[in-house]
Amino acid sequence: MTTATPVSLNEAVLNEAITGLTATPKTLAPWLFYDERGSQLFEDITDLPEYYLTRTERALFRTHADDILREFLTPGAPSTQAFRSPDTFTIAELGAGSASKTGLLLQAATRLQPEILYQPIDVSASALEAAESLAATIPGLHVHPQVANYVTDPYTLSHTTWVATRPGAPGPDSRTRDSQDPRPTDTPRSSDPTSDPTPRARVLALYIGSSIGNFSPDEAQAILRRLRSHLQPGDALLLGADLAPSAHKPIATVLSAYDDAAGVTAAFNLNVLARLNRDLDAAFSLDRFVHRARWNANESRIEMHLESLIPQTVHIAGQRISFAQFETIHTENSHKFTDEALTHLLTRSGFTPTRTFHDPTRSFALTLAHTL
Ligand code: AVJ
Repeated sequence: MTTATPVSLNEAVLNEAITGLTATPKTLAPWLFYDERGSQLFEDITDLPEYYLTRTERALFRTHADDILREFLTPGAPSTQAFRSPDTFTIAELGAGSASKTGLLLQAATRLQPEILYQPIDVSASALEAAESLAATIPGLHVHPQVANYVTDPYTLSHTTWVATRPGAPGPDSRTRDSQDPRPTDTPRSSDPTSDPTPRARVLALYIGSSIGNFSPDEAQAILRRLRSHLQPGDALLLGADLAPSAHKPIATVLSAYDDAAGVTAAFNLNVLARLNRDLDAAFSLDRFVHRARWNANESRIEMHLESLIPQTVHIAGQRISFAQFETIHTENSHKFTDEALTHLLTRSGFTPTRTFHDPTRSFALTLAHTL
């Protein structure tokens, strides 16, 4: 597995902490949540009764996995009973996490193509271990994880999959290369059919779980444009997004998903301070901060903050960070989208939305968007 060295990761944590905590207002980027403990707490959140997002998206995968793959492979074609894939394909995923929902799609994919390459990318090495373990339960699945922050780090998407090749032919292993691979990349590969008998595979890139909601509209566009630059004609994006409150979806329902009765989201939010204590030897007292979740109607987003209960000063790496009473650290935005906002975002990022799958209450959307 490709692993960021602990030194460079710690540097990124330090850099983010100092930049965010010396800014006005104070902020910390949401990727800091996902150390080993935070990734576990997020998994716990996805099981909460209030947190409808994961369960709704999983139901969409359960109901529509075959439709999603058919629409990816033959956009606009009528559904036929005996569908056969016209091309080989591979599935990649930004921010894969533990990939429990993706398993439903991968399962369906191996019914169309017996051997398939899955390329999960995540900032959390521990989460990727769970993604890797899908190979143990899905025969024919081959997992190539990459530890990378898909916003700030380079990442690669391979246009090869795991097809049966003649005995002795090099497996896809020799062609799926990661960014840390020191071997030269200028060797011609696809031009020589004897050295590369594998047909080019189409990429279905997943960006699900409403992770896109963590970013401002401009950042979201930058992430999707960069993903688009890795894709080629015939590839597609499947974007999962939580939808804005509506007649069928009260604001209170959305808010309680970020302020659950058991306090798991509060623990998740506070863990970012615990992480700074662990990684940077900071000295935050967790009982001097409290979790806050609020709905920002103007920006159509849930905001999470950590509010200082008292005036206090905390030391991090030789820096003094002072808090007024009630001052907050803004730790997360979770944008909620209208269908129009999603179409607009995808279009200006270079994608053409082809079909959207909604749950019955229109709480959540899975949108398939092609590269033309
Ligand atoms: C992983 C970004 C989709 O915004 O709902 C859950 C993270 N934060 N509870 C979300 C989160 C608080 C989650 N995303």
